[in-house]
Amino acid sequence: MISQWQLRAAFAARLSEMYGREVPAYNTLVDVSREVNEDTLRAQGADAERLGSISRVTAERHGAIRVGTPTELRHVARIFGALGMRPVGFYDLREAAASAVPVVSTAFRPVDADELARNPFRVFTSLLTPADPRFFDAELRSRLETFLAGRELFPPELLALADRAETERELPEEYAERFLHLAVQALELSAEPIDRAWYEELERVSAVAADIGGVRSTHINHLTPRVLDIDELYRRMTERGIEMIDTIQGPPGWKGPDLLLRQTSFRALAEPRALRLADGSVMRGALRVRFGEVEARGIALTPAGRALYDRLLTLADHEAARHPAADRTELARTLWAAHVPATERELAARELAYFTYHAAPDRPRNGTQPPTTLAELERRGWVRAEPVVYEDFLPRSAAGIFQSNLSGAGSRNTEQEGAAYDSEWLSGAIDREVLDPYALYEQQQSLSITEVGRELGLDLN
Ligand code: OOG
Ligand code: NI
Repeated sequence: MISQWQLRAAFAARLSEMYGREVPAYNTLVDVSREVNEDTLRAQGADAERLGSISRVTAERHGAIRVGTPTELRHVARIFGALGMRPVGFYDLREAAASAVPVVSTAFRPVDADELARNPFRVFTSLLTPADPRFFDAELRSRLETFLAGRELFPPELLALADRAETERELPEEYAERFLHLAVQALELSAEPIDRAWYEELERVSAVAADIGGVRSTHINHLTPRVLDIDELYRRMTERGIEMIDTIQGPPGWKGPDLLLRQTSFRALAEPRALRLADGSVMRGALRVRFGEVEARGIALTPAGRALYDRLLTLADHEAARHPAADRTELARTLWAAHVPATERELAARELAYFTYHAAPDRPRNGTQPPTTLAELERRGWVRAEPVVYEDFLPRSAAGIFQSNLSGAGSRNTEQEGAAYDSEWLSGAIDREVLDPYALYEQQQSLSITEVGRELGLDLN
């Protein structure tokens, strides 16, 4: 029998193999990431593994896919459900000021700490929003919805196997093999010719709309390795002559602990695609859709920590606007140094970040009474705090990442009110609860505190 986590790990590995065949530059990114991780481990020793073992980090990937209808998203949820991945978080990319994209998104990922440790594979999954009149007028919306209703992204056999794996939490080997084969195949780039006029019509609204609704299949858009030192990776990729987007998204590199998520990417590469013209003939064309992204993960922030992060982002924007000649990253770094605690202990004390707590194996056992607060227990060596890794995404960075394949800005009718899509709507549409990431982190932290309290005979919650 193949268990869910084994299916998940195998799926991630096969997807990686397939994507490397389709987009060879991805292999370069994976190679450079591995080199940087090995060098970081050599230089920092055990500290390098504070946010995940080197084996987890080396295997760690996130993918991104994009679909067109709630039904398609429901199918995606069943396939990832088979792999023990649940929808977490709601991201509205339609709102990002400079780079609005007509999608709303969630991320499918494992939620339990032990499942994450086994294999943390996650997929950022976006759903097109044809009902948003800022992007689509009624006539285009109707043609788009008709087009989407007429395609099938995932064969019934794949969905049936997925349901079985989700219910039984495992699959017999030969079924597992078939499931993995069909699941990877569903995300390969299709060779079917693309209706050029239709694709270009959607492209005028948004390149992402065309990538989703202009073709009769879906595909993995990018697959992202995790790196321990993203500044170093950026330097090495640039040295190899690979043109990266001009910044690393997310928090600036700084002297304190890694927080949240930092990401960067190289621009989409031209890939050969067959295009069908109005007269029915087929020509060889090229589209720039898929790119390479890499990320560094840090500690998960509490709502207060996240509010501080968002405030500093806004402040950095203001500062950058006032000093156009200044380096925005430097401005951000200065702001961070002034406002963000630079040690894990202080982040915990100010409840800005999440930690799990564990009774120290070498705590006093000579009958001494332990202190009664978590902070004192930690300070005096009775308890160790371990940072909780941020397992999710950042909407502003995501909007920036989408730009990696947008050559034009598209068009948007700002006179119109946007259509309402939110987390609840998404839960209803896919018939599964979209989980709140903060609740998951909070629960992990508080369970560990209860457990420590039990071991030390204290009431800490
Ligand atoms: C998804 C962009 C978001 C990330 O890492 O923030 C994303 C997409 O391009 O489909 O993957
Ligand atoms: Ni990504």
